[in-house]
Amino acid sequence: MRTARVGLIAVSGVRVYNERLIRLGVTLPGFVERARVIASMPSLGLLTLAGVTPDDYDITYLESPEFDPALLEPHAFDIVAISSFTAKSDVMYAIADFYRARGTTVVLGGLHCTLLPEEAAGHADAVVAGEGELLWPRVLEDWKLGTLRPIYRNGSFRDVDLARAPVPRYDLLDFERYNRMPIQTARGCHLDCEFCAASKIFGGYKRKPVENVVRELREITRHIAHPFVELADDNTFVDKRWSRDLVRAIGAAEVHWFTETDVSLAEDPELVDLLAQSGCRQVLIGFESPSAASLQGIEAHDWKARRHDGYRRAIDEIQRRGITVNGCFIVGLDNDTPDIFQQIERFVKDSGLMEVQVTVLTPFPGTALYHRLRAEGRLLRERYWERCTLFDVNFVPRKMTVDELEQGLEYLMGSLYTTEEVRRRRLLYLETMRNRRVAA
Ligand code: B12
Repeated sequence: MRTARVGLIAVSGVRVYNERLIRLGVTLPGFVERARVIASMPSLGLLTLAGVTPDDYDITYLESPEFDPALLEPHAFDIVAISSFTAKSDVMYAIADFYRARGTTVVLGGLHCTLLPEEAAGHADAVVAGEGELLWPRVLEDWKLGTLRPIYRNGSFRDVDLARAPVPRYDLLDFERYNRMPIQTARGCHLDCEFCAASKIFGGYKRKPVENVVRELREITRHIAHPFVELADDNTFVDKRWSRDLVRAIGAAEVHWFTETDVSLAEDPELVDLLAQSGCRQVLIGFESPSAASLQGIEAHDWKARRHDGYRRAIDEIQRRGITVNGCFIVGLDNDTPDIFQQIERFVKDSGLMEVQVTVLTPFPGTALYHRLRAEGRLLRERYWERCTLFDVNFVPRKMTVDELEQGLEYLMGSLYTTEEVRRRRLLYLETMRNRRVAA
């Protein structure tokens, strides 16, 4: 039998519907910089699938931010595997329909399909709901035998052992296109945030043995001399002992890197010291809100609400060692009143935070938040997936109107991402660092 041609298609690229934000975003440097990062990372999910694809398949990796027949037409495949986030699920379905109409077998997977496999099955020959490491090879076997099933699922989150995770096929990439390379060191998170669209859905928290991470780093550095690595983790430093070994290993690889963590990182100065020596440039922390009231109830144990008093100290602990903090805030939380926008503005300006990300509370399908808002009649539409961008409003807030929420977000973007404000934050950070060095 001739080698089968597999197309891995990532529906990539960020999209915002709010026209006024798009116009603002064009001119706001802080916002544009982050958008560039977002637009320039490959899909680690698909590269991971490529890593478990048997050798007798010929694999091509493609990015398709929109449905563009001119981009797809030249690529004839026997099978395509497509991955997308919720906001672009309609683009994924248009691509799937395009290939099916040409007789290509279509397999869909990723977070959105995991949440809504029945919806995805309307556009696919097979849907993979959940982690793909074990299911994708099974799909390929069934395809060869002509016995494809409509939906494939794992038994549980424990089925996929990250010690046996493949090295992602970075070699398939056109490296010119990307400014960061993703590596995953852990999957899931111990917190149980009502809005989380990832860890709850996959089912828990697990980490990769450090040796595997080292292997993956080596594969990246084989292709790129001084890569910037972004850990595609939900919350990296949950297990502090493993984290120390991990950080030492990343340090030895001599890369610059970025990751997402919760604020407990700052409670472990030894780990922050190690981070500073390891080439870690920035950590992203979900503070969610500067208001204690707004934090109440976002997760079962009020873990963040209980740490809220220590936020400024945490930022200082991390930044004074030369690692910048990208503080994330969510607007539209149930206890947010219209003064939340000024509270966030004040917190960002006073705390010395070097970078900031403000997003809108988003009821992604399948989340506890989605189910609660639907029960309360607060979804603007039941299936408003294109608005699941984190910057568009698709629900009715509790203590303000939709207009107030949209205008408040625009006000904050306008205030926090201007050239002067971005420069002010950078200078403040550099000055604080210099003073600390003199004092030390
Ligand atoms: C790293 C990351 C990014 C990176 C890289 C994105 C990229 N190109 O893949 C950056 C920073 C660029 C980014 C951007 C965005 N992100 Co993001 N991101 C993540 C994060 C932290 C990890 C994703 C990852 O790489 N996981 C590791 C890989 C190995 O896992 P995986 O992709 O799930 O793939 C596995 C399975 O799903 C399955 N699989 C996946 N695809 C397929 C396809 C087939 C055919 C099969 C068989 C199986 C399969 O097999 C894989 C191996 O098990 C997640 C959180 C999370 N845990 O998912 C958020 C997350 C995915 N992001 C999210 C969002 C909303 C976005 C943005 C839309 C935000 C925005 N407006 O800017 C953009 C969209 C960018 C885009 N490409 O379109 C949401 C998505 C929720 C949803 N339901 O849509 C998440 C869940 C975070 C959250 N808020 O809760 N993101």
